[in-house]
Amino acid sequence: MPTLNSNLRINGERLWDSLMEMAKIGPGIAGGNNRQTLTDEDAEGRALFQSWCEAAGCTMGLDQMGNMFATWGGTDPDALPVYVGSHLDTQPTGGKYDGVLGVLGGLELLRSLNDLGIKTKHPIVVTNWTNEEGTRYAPAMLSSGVFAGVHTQDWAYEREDAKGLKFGEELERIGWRGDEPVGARKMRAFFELHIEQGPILEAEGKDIGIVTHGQGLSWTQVTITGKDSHTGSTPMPMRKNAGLAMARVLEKVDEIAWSHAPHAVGAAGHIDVSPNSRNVIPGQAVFTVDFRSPELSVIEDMEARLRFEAQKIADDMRLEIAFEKVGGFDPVTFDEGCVTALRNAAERLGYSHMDIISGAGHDACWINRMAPTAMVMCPCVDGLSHNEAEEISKEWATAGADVLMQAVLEVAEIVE
Ligand code: HGY
Ligand code: MN
Ligand code: MN
Repeated sequence: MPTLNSNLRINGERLWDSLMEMAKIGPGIAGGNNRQTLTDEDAEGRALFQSWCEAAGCTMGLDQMGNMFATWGGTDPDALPVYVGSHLDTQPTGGKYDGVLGVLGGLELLRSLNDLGIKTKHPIVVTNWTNEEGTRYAPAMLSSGVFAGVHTQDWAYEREDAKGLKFGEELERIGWRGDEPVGARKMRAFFELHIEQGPILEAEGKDIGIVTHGQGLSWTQVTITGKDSHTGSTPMPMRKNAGLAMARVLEKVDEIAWSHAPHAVGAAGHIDVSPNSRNVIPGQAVFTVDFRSPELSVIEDMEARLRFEAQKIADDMRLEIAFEKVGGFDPVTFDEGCVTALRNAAERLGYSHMDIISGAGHDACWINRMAPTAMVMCPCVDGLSHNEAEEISKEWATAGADVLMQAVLEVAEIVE
């Protein structure tokens, strides 16, 4: 019977080919991907993933949030499955690896176990979580959040995109709404392989990041209302310029984040001014402030100071302002046992590794509430992500998937 040793490795060439194949679906305009959730491109990517899973001997489950669960049988069907996975949806100017590496790395794990003729006691399930990115439908990690009981399914179905299209209707339209109730599945453990999306591993010369914690996130949508008026004929003292107020608030956002250096971060990625016409003073500005920190008290301080400072700016400029919390989760501590399994795997395989805190949010952050969970990361070039130029090496992808497979085998228990 094979035992856990450094010879058990995945097929890096096959993993890379699958990543490149998936990247052809929903191509971006600069070499990356635009495969946003619940689009026809998302549906196409899901179909390709399902065909690959079935070819690897899996049966596919689909729940009412469109979460996909490819089950590879264990010798003890009653043993709780070990889950792996991530997300196939991308940012509008996303890279080829964010999320996709974790889903296809999980599939490669099964393909390799088939090649190696290895059987495990616990079944293994590869998951694609719907709408991790939160770009078309806020918040991020929406469907793993419903699975973890953080959001209700009804609330999720009512989320609207910028065109007013509802999540539930779009899921139905693309034909990927399953019948399975969300959150009913029980897991022995959940492991997520993901690119770091930051510069630390590459800078430290490490192949592998063992993720011990995930920083917390807060998304506050701010709406400032002034008055549309002519940019030429409206005297300066009469202007009710929502765009200017937004600029002043965003300056404060930067100041607040820097006040909690070096770990806190803050910015606004979503910014809309209306009517967005060259010769009209913006009567409205809507933007989402994204604050993050490994410490909950810091997040709470940044949220409170945002509201105080932004309210003061609006009052001074005689404008209306409204705040809506549209996303967030507390900092996460991953499961010690799963973290150790990943660290043991990296050691056994001889990969350089270091502990790391995840800067980005991931589905694992919610699933950590449901089962013992941990993440393994690989570096990305210049730490760049959420950019079409996102890049990793085949070696990094292979190392990450090797560590994933060995940690999963430790928990799923090799039986033959
Ligand atoms: O926002 C995040 O951290 C993740 O990429 N959805
Ligand atoms: Mn991701
Ligand atoms: Mn992302």
